[in-house]
Amino acid sequence: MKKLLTLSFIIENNRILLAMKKRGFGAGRYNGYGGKVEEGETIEEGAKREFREESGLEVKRMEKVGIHEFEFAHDRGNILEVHVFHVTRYTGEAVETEEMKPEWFRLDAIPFENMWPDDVHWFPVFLDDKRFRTKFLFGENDTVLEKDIQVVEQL
Ligand code: 8OG
Repeated sequence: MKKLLTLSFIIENNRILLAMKKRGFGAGRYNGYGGKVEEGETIEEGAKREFREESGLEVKRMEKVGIHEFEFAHDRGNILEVHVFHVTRYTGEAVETEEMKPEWFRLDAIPFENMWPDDVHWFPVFLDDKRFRTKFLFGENDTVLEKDIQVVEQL
């Protein structure tokens, strides 16, 4: 079984917009904006909707940069397929919402210790503007048990 999710980031002036997730899956961690793709919407539509709902920003242009497959050892066979987008045009300013508290970070000061443990492995490829496909297997406390990171020409 596969579940489709999105994850989107703004990068500009050597800074990245992350947000502290205040509740739900991944609470207590900084992340980009995203969530589950709903029935009847495309992945891009889902990414834009989540961005709007969680940040208050309106995405005007975005590009898909990667696809992750996340699996948990205690739940083998259930794959989270996360489509990652780089937002290159938007309007508005990020506001705090019930779910997320936004914060800009310099690219050389990304708070990996307060992010998903896989992020430190694939962010260098992402920040290098490469396209990527990854697979991660997580164990207890979301430790990374297995990882596979491929740079690809096309997604
Ligand atoms: O709808 P919900 O808030 O539960 O969606 C989860 C969000 O978290 C979605 O944007 C995808 C993202 N996400 C995972 N796993 C990981 C991960 O390992 N690293 C990062 N950076 N984001 C993740 O579901």
